[in-house]
Amino acid sequence: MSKSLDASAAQADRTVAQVIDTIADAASDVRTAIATEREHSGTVNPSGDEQLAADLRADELFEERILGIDGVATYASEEREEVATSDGRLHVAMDPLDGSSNLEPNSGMGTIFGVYTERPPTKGRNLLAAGFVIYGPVTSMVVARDGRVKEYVLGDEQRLVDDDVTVPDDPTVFGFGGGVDSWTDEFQTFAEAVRHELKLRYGGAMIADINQVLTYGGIFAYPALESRPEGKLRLQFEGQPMAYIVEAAGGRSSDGEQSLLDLNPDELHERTPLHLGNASLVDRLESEVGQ
Ligand code: AHM
Ligand code: MG
Repeated sequence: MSKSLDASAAQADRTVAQVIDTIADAASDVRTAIATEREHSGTVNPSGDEQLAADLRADELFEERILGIDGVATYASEEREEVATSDGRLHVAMDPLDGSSNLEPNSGMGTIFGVYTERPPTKGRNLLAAGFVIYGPVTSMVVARDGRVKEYVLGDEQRLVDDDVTVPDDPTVFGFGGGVDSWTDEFQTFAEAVRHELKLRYGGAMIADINQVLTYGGIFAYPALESRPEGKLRLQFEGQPMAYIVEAAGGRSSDGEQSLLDLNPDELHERTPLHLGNASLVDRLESEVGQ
């Protein structure tokens, strides 16, 4: 590697580290927003979902802090139409508050982020790092970087609790979004078989459901629906970062045909059918269900 390439790789590395630290630091303020900004804002996001005040607060907070990092060129989020810009070389895409409809019943919620080398919309193969925070009984953070996944508990200081998160070989849990009647016939048949093999865990927040898969092994899906073949979840902000994490942990991701990291989005807010988990289960899903 030439000296200048070396220097720019080292700079990118520092920027990634700062993005991760900034998100970890912001987590306590997001927790406060979850506790205090519970009302509907009366607005909808670009996907047409109603926004809560906490969604907007988390988005503003991350925009300000992420764009304040030297080396970050753009901030894109599920909660805003346009990409916000600054000077720099790396691009951050986020779902500031994933699962915010869980605010009312006080269930799990999280923050998802991906750091891309190209401005979104772009391929998941352009991710340099990705991670998520869970605002659960404790605030935890899972980060995938350099082919390795680590888990931290956040608080006054970050505590590393697992320095090599891997999807367990023997799958135990499953969680599928969308109602049974909204699934395709092929997915219904697949789900019926899986139901007899694994234990149901579905909480309504993808980050928490996927963290169960990382912990116990299994499969999470928000599949193509009869009335909505593109599924519900967004590729850039949810699908690609979570696929990057699960694949780095030894699992697989798929839209039904190929890895979510190989899809090439045309639109920033594009949706995708999403299936993530143990490779054996995702392989089976691809052959029995497809897209
Ligand atoms: P959000 O990002 O607007 O909160 O929506 C995404 C969430 C996922 O976390 C979760 O898997 C899914 O939507 C839940 O949808 P449903 O309410 O249909 O089960
Ligand atoms: Mg979300």
